[in-house]
Amino acid sequence: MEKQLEEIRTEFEHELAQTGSPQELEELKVRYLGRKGVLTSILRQMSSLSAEDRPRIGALSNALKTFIDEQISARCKQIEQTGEGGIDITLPGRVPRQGTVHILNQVLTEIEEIFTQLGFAVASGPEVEDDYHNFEALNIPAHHPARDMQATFYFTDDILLRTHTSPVQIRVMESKGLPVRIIAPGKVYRCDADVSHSPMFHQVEGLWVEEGITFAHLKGVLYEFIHTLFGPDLPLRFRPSFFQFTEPSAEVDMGCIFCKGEGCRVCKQSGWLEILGCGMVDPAVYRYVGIDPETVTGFAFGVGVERVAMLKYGINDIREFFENDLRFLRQFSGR
Ligand code: 2NM
Repeated sequence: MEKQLEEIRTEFEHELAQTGSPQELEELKVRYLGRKGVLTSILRQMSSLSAEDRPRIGALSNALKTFIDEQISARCKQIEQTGEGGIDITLPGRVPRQGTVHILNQVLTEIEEIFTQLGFAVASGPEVEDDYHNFEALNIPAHHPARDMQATFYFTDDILLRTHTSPVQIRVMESKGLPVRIIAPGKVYRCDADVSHSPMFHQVEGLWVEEGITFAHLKGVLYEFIHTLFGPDLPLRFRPSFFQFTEPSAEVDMGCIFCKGEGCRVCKQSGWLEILGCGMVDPAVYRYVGIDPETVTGFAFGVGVERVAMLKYGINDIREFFENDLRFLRQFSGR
């Protein structure tokens, strides 16, 4: 049996020298030390030995086992260090790719910077709202079409996902007092989905309420905003419109940036692109939040962040923003 052990050792050393990869080493280890391995079957025969031979052969077998184990570990390290195992250790490492700021957040930041420069503070509030702050206080009475189930996601009769960020402005007027000069950016939700509508999208609404604020202030702020975003020479036009919470109300168009007003597919041959809605805050809204409508005036506006980003970057499907296809997102990495 001693001779057998000696043969195993010689054979092992021979085979070890021929291994060239971690896989081959693993196979060798299994062949010698595994459950059905060469050395294991020897150890099983121990019971057939005489009482005087057993301790000596046992010690030799264990020593051989330790030897094989250590030799395999040493060879493994050697293969790794010299790169014999088909690994080119001079190759550069794998560099993880850095992420980018999402294009919507880039545009949102740009919008926030324009308004903070103009003295607006940034306000936020809950996305899960109650009927009072989302509708009632904005002069939208029960049974008004804007409360229609198809547009609003309801949890209960009273609790819903905000459909605009105006409830933030209601909350600020309720709690902070005058004057108010804020923007409220954030997620809003409407049950609507196609190339230009997403059930979740982003809005920035603005509100300036103070003694002496006129429609001229509204125009000045919005000209500054749109000209900073899209270029200083762009023509704007204010079209009369209607909102429950403003009077008078207007929608703002800017000259089409794709055809320079000539008429194209994007502007539907009109030469104009609608960019936002605005107006002078309706006195009814002031009464809901406990402000005396005889003492102040103010204006408000709302703009869609996706719409701004789509116009600015020529994106024609709103769903691109939310699919997280890196080929889309990386185009706006600035790198
Ligand atoms: C718009 C258009 C016009 C608006 C009004 C208010 C509030 F709370 F002051 F009454 N917040 N936002 C408003 C006005 C929003 O979005 C197209």
